[in-house]
Amino acid sequence: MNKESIAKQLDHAATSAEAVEQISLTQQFTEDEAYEIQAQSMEERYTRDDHFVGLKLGFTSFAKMEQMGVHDMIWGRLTKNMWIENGGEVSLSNFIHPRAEPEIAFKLKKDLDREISLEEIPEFIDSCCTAIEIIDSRYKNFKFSLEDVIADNCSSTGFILGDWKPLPASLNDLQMSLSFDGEVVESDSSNAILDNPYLSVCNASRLAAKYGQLFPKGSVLLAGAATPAVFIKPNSVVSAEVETLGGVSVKVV
Ligand code: OOG
Ligand code: MG
Repeated sequence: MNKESIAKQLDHAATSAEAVEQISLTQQFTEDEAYEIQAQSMEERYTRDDHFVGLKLGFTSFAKMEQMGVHDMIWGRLTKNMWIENGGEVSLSNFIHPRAEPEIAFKLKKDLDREISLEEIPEFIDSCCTAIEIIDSRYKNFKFSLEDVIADNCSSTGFILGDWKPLPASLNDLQMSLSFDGEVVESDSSNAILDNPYLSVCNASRLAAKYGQLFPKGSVLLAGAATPAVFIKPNSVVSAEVETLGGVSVKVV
């Protein structure tokens, strides 16, 4: 398979907001090859005044795995141009079929270059906050295999961060919700994220080290959605709330 041409095709689908056929319908490829395609498609973005600002994990909750019919955790890259200001606006015309998810984000206190344990988190993580992730699969009908979605940078499209808060002793048993125009559309406990959202940090450190992705001081980690993702609509306000961490919102136009 020609990884470079697939990377370019996926990059073009993202910039033009035009969906493409799933790669796995016509070509067989492995998870490692999918991560190579992802890395190459990110190189395309980096040539356009964009740069790496963090990582995201996907499918860290059963709700998400079940919704998308996949069975394993995945990771992708976040870039500066995906970052939308809290309370800011986002235009639907940039996207194919975007969905929103309620998440928890972390900020790195120092470079992470190896797998760390739960006990080491306070040494490496500075703070956390409530976040919204906007995902937009570049594949038709939002349908993909695990390898397809990895190659497509795990549907990463946008993210909004709330105010950074000091790390609490525990991130368990916190109510998390996603609302449209003030009405809750999805909610669950933070336990939905790997039974403990702090485990997302350990898993991200493991995966970044395994794939040789630098994860520098100041960068962000999205821990993965606690609930299924919901399609967003024009002229609405999307907000997320995590008990004790506060809220975050974005206006969709
Ligand atoms: C892949 C991205 C999944 C999450 O938080 O689980 C994800 C997708 O569902 O398109 O971001
Ligand atoms: Mg997500």
